[in-house]
Amino acid sequence: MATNRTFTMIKPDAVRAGNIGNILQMMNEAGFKIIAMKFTKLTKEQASGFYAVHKERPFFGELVDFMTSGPIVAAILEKDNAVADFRTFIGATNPEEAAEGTVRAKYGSNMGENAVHGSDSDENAEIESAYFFSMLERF
Ligand code: 3AN
Repeated sequence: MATNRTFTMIKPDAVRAGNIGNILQMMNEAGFKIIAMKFTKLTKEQASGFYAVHKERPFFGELVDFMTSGPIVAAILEKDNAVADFRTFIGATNPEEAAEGTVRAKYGSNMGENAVHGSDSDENAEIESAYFFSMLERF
């Protein structure tokens, strides 16, 4: 069953490029409501834990280095069918393949530096949200 919440991060490349405001505005205009939000910088340990599912992949070290290279914005978003709709909204992992008008097409550079994260399932949305926010921090 689709739930109405997903988890996102605005990644270090997009923060560095000054695109926090633009991306939040796109989310807002697409109907995603912010339930919790945090500006923070991941430690290597936190990034490795968050991406533990990819730890055997060849790009894991690069991914952890990149995700700890600067601050990020973490948020929980609410909308009907949030997980699937947000994946459509951000576009394909590779910005070159991302549909026109999506966040990654506009602001992503490559497979690693692709501007935003979006949960890929309801189960992961809850696990990832819990990684950053306690119940008391959610509205
Ligand atoms: P998505 O974020 O679209 O769900 P995943 O789950 O396949 O994509 O990958 C998680 C993250 O790992 C991606 N957002 C991307 O930053 C990074 N990544 C995936 N594939 C590569 C790759 N070939 N080279 C570098 N980084 C990658």
